[in-house]
Amino acid sequence: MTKEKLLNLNKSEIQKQIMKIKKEKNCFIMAHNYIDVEIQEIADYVGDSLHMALEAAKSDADLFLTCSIKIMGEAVKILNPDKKVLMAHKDADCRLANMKDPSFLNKLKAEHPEAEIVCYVNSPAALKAESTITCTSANCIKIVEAIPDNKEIIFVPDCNIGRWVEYKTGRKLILPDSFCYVHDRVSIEEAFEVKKQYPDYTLLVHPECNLEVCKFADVVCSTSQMIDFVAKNDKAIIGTELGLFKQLQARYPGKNIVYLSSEMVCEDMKKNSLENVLTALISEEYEVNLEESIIHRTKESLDRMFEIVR
Ligand code: CIZ
Ligand code: SF4
Repeated sequence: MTKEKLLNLNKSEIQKQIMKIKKEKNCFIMAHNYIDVEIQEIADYVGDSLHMALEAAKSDADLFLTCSIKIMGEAVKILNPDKKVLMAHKDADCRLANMKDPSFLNKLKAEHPEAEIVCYVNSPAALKAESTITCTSANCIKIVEAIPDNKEIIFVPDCNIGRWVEYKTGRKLILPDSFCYVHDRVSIEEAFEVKKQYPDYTLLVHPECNLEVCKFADVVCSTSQMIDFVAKNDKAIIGTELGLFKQLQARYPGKNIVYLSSEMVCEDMKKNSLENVLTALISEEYEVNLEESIIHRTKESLDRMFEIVR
């Protein structure tokens, strides 16, 4: 069947074709928590960025296809440097990660040469490579707490997570002014209104939301922690990208869950479609390639995180 004919198929036929070609090519498909459920259905693993990379490392597949954004494909490549890692879409990327050119860090480093540089995982490899330790939304507080009190800390690239960490740890961090437009756009008024409508629901928000919203929430946590919460509890308001809410609705149809805001949609995550996945699988286009020195330095920053938390 030609590529054009394949793309004229309906949703379940495309899914079947993906499953067939995936098997023939011994390909491991990863989908991020924010990706559409119809793509998650054909994935071998669905999760957050760090866990996609760690799961890929456990697989003996010949080919790896990442359905998310470029920086997460880079994370998969960093932990799997000898493997062929593809992206489903050629230019889906993270606006937070690209809000500033990684060179902004040089200025901060020059001003604070002794500082520890903590880099949130949602960042380009070029920025992670310049950091001394990586963190995720689940472990950012633990990582900062593990740094001696007398050390200055530069925290990049998300200032909202940085402010949340400052609030929780009492440490002063040196922060840039970049943020995630999807999470930052939720206002305290909106959060207040939703909580008023669902007073007995637990409001879970991602730390990429602004500090006022984080302080107001019942729980501030990562996407994986939100999934764990809903697995064990009922009645939750999901304060992160809408794809996670849809995943939870599909997984737990009997649970009472609502979303915090219908505006929490990441345009880049949504560039991924079943058609892109099928095309990428057939053509093996959009391979992730990184310089060896970037992989090496980024791995060191990740390893320091793994020494503190796994
Ligand atoms: O690290 C990730 O995958 C993101 C974007 C968020 C989270 O909390 O899992
Ligand atoms: Fe980046 Fe925000 Fe989209 Fe996540 S939701 S990928 S942080 S722009």
